[in-house]
Amino acid sequence: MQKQTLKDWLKGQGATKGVSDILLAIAGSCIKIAKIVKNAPLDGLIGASSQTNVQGEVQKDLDIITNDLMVGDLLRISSVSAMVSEEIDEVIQNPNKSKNANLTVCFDPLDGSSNIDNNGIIGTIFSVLELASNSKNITSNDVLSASKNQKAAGYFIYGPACLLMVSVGNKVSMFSLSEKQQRFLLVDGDISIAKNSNEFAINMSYQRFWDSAIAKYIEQCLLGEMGERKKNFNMRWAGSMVADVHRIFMHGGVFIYPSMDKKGSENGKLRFLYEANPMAMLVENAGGMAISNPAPIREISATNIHQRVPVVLRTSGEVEILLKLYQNIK
Ligand code: AHM
Ligand code: MG
Repeated sequence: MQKQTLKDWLKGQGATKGVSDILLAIAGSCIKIAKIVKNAPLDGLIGASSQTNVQGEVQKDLDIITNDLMVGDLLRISSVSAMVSEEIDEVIQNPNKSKNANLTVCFDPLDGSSNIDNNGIIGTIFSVLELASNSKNITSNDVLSASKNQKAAGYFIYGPACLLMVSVGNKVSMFSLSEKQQRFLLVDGDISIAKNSNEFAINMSYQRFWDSAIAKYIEQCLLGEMGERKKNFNMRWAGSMVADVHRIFMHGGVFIYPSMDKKGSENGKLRFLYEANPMAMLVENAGGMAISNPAPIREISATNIHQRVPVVLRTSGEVEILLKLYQNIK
């Protein structure tokens, strides 16, 4: 049977034309990015560039190329009023927007870019926000105050298969890129996260910087059958959010990038607008939980477009264990 295309799926979901145009444009960009990533070693594109981004991180060649590609493609979409990219300091205005354009796209064009050199999994994360106004110049505050009005969110994974996980409302759907047709076809229209799981994902090398709630939580996972949880746990850390969070969608579990007692990492590492917020929408729409110290991520009122926030994305079962630990240290 013919599998559903992203375009037909968007129609079935009742997505507005503005949102559909944006998602199809992003999918088009990501088909090109998948090709660029595949050919990167032969094209000499796996190294660092000489530039740094607003967060002081050294940008890879691919960070810059993929950013320019996405910005260029989205500037052609008239429903895009403005954009926020991990790689650009300021809000990007769209001179080609229509009079009524009120959507902002926030994205990390190439997440997990430390994995580029070792041929590890990388991805693209995006969020579409509806602005309260359609004014000519969109400010950081306009974008930040729209963060609770997320109309769509998703991520692409450039792995053995190129996948798209996306939500424009209640459900999360998974698409795979057909090499033959060069378009995304639906694999599963209703992804739900397992309630319980025996897997956790955290960068253990930062253990000495964690707060006592996270430290106790992980200690209990490591104690396995001998601890309070009375079951053994497995651990995974790809160092690429799309890869680590995708495992939760497939098998359940918990992904943690916590705040740390370390200069520059007081709010963890992951950025709110284009990493935590879209992932939170996807995880919650698939029945999981998305929290940040320990309030829901969706309730965060950020004050900077590149603001970092602590992130816990998890299976919904046994949530009281982590919440109780947080309450105890308050
Ligand atoms: P990036 O957007 O610069 O690639 O950074 C975000 C990535 C996430 O994909 C991943 O979860 C995290 O950095 C890993 O960080 P660390 O190397 O500290 O474990
Ligand atoms: Mg990145």
